[in-house]
Amino acid sequence: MMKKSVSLLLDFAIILLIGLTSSADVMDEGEGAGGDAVPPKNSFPDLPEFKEGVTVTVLDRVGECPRMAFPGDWLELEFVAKQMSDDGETYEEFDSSYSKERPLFLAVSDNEKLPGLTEGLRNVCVGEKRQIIIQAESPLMQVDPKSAGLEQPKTDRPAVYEVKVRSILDQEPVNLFTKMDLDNNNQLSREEIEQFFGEANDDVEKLFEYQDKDKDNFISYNEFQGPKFNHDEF
Ligand SMILES: [Ca+2]
Ligand SMILES: [Ca+2]
Repeated sequence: MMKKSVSLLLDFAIILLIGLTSSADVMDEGEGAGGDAVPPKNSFPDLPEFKEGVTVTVLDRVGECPRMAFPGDWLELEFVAKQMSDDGETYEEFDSSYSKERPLFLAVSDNEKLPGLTEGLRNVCVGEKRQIIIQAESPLMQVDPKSAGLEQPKTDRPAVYEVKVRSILDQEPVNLFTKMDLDNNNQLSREEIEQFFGEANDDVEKLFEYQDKDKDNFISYNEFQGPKFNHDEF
């Protein structure tokens, strides 16, 4: 009786051992068969082939790709744009989200605002930083004159954009500030706010009382406390 129990235990131990060995074999096979071919989940996608006149270098990628941009999405961007100065020796900044003190919002499929920039941001991920060079006289260098938030670079020399994706949104962001700032100078005047409300009223004065912190008679982007999609101060 005692002997039989020991033998049963041994059988059980052998079954356990075989079981463990075979499951380990399965795992090894899995790794061997597809480990190299299948990229880990959420890794960064390969850069696509970009149109002529646009050169892209990835400057920074933090961790994995949590979210890639798709047509229909909107990008919230920080950027600095530079061009070689007339003396041909130094790069000069001609546009940036920091000088404007607000992020740039760009629709992924927007080929009007600055086509070269839209092109250079294809398949970009949240947190990614890219350098996008648009070659001189490329048709992709033309900024739509009606578009807010971007200055036209000189077209006789390459334009270098360093862009960081702060967030990717699945719809157009509600940005009341941009809607109210009719002349795109990053300051809300009394006239602009009155035009938005439709008429002059006491609320306009209240708004200035509370939000025009430095009392210069304009409400800047940072002072503005309405919806503007800004996670951090610029
Ligand atoms: Ca304004
Ligand atoms: Ca102010």
